[in-house]
This record gives sequence, structure tokens and C-alpha cells, in this order.
Amino acid sequence: MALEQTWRWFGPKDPITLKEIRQTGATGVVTALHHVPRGEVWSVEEIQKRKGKIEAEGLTWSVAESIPIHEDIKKRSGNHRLYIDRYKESLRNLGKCGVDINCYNFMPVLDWSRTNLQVVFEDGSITTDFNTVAFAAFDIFILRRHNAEKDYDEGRYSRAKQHYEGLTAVEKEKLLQTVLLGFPGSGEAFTLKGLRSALGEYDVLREADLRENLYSFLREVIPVAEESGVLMALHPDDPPWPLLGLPRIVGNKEDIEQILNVVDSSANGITLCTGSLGAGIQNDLVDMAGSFARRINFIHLRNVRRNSDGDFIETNHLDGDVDMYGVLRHLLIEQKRREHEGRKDRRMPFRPDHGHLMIPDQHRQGIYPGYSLFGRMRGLAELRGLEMGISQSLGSS
Ligand code: DNO
Repeated sequence: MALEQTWRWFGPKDPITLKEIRQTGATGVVTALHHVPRGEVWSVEEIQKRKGKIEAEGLTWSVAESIPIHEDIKKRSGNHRLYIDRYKESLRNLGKCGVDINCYNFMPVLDWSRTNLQVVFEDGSITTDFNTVAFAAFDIFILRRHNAEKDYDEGRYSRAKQHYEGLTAVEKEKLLQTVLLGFPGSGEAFTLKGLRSALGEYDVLREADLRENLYSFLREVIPVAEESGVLMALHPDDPPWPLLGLPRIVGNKEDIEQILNVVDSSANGITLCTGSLGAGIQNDLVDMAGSFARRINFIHLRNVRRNSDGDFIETNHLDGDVDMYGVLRHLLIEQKRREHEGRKDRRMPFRPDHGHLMIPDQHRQGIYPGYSLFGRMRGLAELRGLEMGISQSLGSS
């Protein structure tokens, strides 16, 4: 047995087709009903429709990524009761349709954040990076967040100022659009005004509150996920530290330990995202893969080169600061264990998470940053080879 190879597809609007995905060798598709607004129920009809499209191409719908969490749930305010009920309903519907893993995140306001989505890598391919000085420049001088300067030490403040003053108008605009982009596929890009007001709503919410709100959500939703036969897979924060004054609470080993302990059930699991967690200098991904193996419900494999200031760049899958060999070894040992026990969750789907934009994709319109065909296919192929080597060396015992 091998880990299930999957591929993220943004639905019919994705320029990469299911036929192409099939030829990458992936067998599972990871997708979401991006056209259903956040907070609405995913109906059985809509899920079946999407599932039918995928299966018509000889693939399976392996993971839902993501049923997005409404901000009211994260803040536990406004209509949170209604949205939690709807979330449960969507999970029940997923379960009825046999889609049994849901990847989700609990990052307030923003999803993943980068400062440059078009970094030319050493080999001419295009990748993304996060530069803490550029991000501070955005925060203090472009967003002009109230009291933002208090979040940075003097050195970083003056470097951010210098950085900002050195930017042309076009570069400022580019930085602004990059941070506002939100998550591709979701169609949820912010305006500057919208971002300010969304941040304003979090003014009084402290880190401890956000944690408590996540825990309450889990206490309510995990039993429903269990009944419905759906495994929840919490995605870590990317990057794994607070941004724009917003708390982030899924960034390191202790955070994850606490979350898993809130409801001790295999339905309360994580997405091991080696890239998101890998950006944190304190995170040892091999240790985390080993320690959390039993509760890993979904896997995102990618790599970063990082430094202790918090800057990082997305590198190719096998080159970077994450020891992919060590991570995969733990995952394969865990899969053997699940097989031995005849567990239902032995598929252990992974996807090559992000890939560089390589030459054959560079003229193609509409490819979301990180979600190229060739770059991800390179990643998948490399990971597949590495996996086979590790499996053979582990033997059949
Ligand atoms: C980035 C993605 C994340 C992820 C969500 C899950 O490329 O891995 O945006 O899909 O955080 O909810």
C-alpha cells in the first residue's frame, strides 16, 4: 500500500483539467464547492454533482478542502449558532456522499499570506516568498493599522520604513494586491477598506479567546463528524505566527497537542502541512510527523527555505529545510500500522502542495499562485519516488 496521491482542483473554473490531473498519476481529487458562499450549507445535490464530474474522469473525490469557517464562528459572535448548525449539516451531507475527510483552517480574516507571489527562483521558475520587512512595511505604512508599529522592534521598524520608502508606486500597489489577494479560488480578495474593517472586528479578541472559540467549535462539531463518518483535518496557520495583530493558534507542537486533547477522537485530526509549519524555525517536522502520526488525517507536502527572522521562500519539494525523507518515513510507518489494524483511515491522502510555475505553464492564463500543473507534477513525481524507496526499505513486516 502507498499513501493516496491526490491533487487540488479548484473546480470547473480551474484552468487545469481533470483529464490532466489523471495523467499526473494522482488518483484522488481535493476540492471545494467554492461557488457556495461561506456560511451556506453544502447540499447533497451540489456535492453529488461535483463528485459525478470527478468520477466521470476516473478519479475520486478524496478530501474536501475546505468547508470554510465563517468569521462569526471564529469570533463566537453574531450568527455563530446558525453557522455552526450549518457546518454540521454540511458535514452530514459530505458523509452521506462518502466524502470522508474535511480539511479546514481557523485563521482569522486571512488564509495563507505572502509578500511576493512572483519570485524568480534560481532556475527561472516562479515561486512565492514571505519577507518580514516587506510585510511590516505593508502593515505600518500601507495598511496604516492603528498601533501597528508597536508590534515591531526598532530595528524591524526602521528597516520596514526604509523598505517602504524605496518602493515605487507600482511596487507598493503590487505588495498591497498580494496581501489582499486572500486565498485563490475562494474569490474572497479584500479591499483595503474591507481588510481594515475585518481587522477592526477582531480588536477585542485575544489569543486565549480564539483558542476557546476553536475548542468550543470542536466540542460541538467533532461528535457530528464522527457520526457522519467524516474526519476533520485542521490545517496549520501559514505562516505559523500572528499577523496584523490577529492571533494565530495553530503554529507549533504545543498548539496542536492542546487541540488534539480537547476532543480525543480520530475525527479531530490535523492536516500535516510541512510548508506552513516548516516556515517556523522552532518546528521540527520529522518530530511532529512522528508525534502526531495517529491524528494525521490529511497531508500537504512542500518545502521552504527559512531563516530565524521569519523570512521564507517556497523551494522545490525535496530541497529545503524540511527533511522530507524523515517526514515520509513516519507517515509510511503509520500507514502500515493502520493497515495492520484494518483501519478505515488507512488511505492517508497527501497532495503535492504548491509547485513552482515552470516554463510550460508560464503562458497559461489563470493559474493560481502555487497551483501549477508542471511544478506540482514535478513535486508529486519526486515524492512518489521517495516514497517507493522508503517503502521498499521498510520491507513488508
Ligand atoms: C494554501 C492552502 C491553504 C489551505 C487552507 C485550508 O495553499 O494550503 O489555503 O487550503 O488553509 O483551509
